[in-house]
Amino acid sequence: MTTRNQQLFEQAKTVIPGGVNSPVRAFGSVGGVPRFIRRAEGAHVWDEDGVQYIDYVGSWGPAIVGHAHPEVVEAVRAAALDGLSFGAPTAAEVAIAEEIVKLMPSVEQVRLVSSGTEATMSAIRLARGFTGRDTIIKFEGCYHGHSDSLLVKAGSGLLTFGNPSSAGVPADFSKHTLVLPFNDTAALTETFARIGDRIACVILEPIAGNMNMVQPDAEFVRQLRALTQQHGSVLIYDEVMTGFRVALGGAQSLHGITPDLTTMGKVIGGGMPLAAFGGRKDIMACISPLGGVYQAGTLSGNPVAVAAGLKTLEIIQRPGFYEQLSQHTRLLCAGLEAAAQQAGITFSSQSLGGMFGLYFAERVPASYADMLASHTDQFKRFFHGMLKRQVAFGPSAFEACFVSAAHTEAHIQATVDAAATVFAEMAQG
Ligand code: KE4
Repeated sequence: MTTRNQQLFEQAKTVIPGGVNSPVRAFGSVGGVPRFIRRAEGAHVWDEDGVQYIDYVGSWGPAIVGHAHPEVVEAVRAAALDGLSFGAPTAAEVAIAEEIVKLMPSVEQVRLVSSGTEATMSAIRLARGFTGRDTIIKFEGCYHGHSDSLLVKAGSGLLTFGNPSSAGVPADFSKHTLVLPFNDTAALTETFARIGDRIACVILEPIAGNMNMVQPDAEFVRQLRALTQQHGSVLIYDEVMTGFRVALGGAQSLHGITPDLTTMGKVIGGGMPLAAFGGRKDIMACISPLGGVYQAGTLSGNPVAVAAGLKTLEIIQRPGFYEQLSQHTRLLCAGLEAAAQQAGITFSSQSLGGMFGLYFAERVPASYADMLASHTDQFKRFFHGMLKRQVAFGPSAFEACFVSAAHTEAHIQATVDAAATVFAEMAQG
């Protein structure tokens, strides 16, 4: 019997490359038929076959207050009734910029854009314009969106410049990007010793979420801040995923690090297309129309998206929001670990705020290499076993997952109960 999801997937593939508008949605790394989501509310999504799932994808981070939160939907409705887009400044953009500046002390000024890719691409150009340097550093396993400078994988040797990780990126472009091992303080120190005065910026996922969740050592981020300071390189914390997700003040508030620029997205739009980059005033002064670094956008600061973002930022500041979110996420991870242990399955997990990582490995990973060594085949079995039991995780072993304020202890218990049966099945081989 062909399901509606299968029908839609076949239909989609005739008019959309791979049938999806973003590759990870195609279930390529887990196999099977992607679920076409008809609607979402609270902690749940429903697919086109009418099947309800407890959702831990959360649109890859934006849905922190829960899907279709009535107050967010009302704010969007009200804004839409006043028009969808003006191409002119609005009071709401000032309000959300002031809110971001208040919540992220390192951000003295901020520019709104429409996606995380735009935010990181603009921040890189800004850092190059501010320093007059071309070379940038990113880390293996970190993803910062799909702009050319950042679709680069590690070169053959530690200190060789990057090679394109995507077709269509000219080698002349990627040669300015150096890719270092994540969390490798020695490699970082050695690189700055050799070419520190040529480095425009270093961009970091301060808690990686795109190789699954991987946390850096405190020493690594401390040294990164010291070296960038010492060599006049711009430190960019890419908090598109971690911003307002791991804590109200993002990863930088947990690290006690003040980056020069921060990129944000996901949560600040509450599910609508809104992202941002911001930081030191002297650097932001280089952005057009003030300075020579050009950056623009028809829908930047879109009033409907800003309305969703403002309401979301208001909700996450309510008393106890992060305490409960963190507590529920910890409860989920503890429950899954106990269930895996009960079944004799090698499993570990970690969480910060509403972000968590699940691993079929003895210990949580400290690097990309650790992640590559984990049992991704086990993840596939777990993923499909849980999907069959109406629990949806991200369709890739290399993605972090998310709990929302709408997830209750009942949802967590139901998830753990389902996992117990899946782990038991897996243990039988
Ligand atoms: P977008 O262009 O997708 O809005 O943001 C790019 C981006 C930048 N920086 C970080 C740290 C990110 O996690 C992302 C996007 N994250 C992925 C999820 N792993 C988006 C999901 C997708 O590509 O469909």
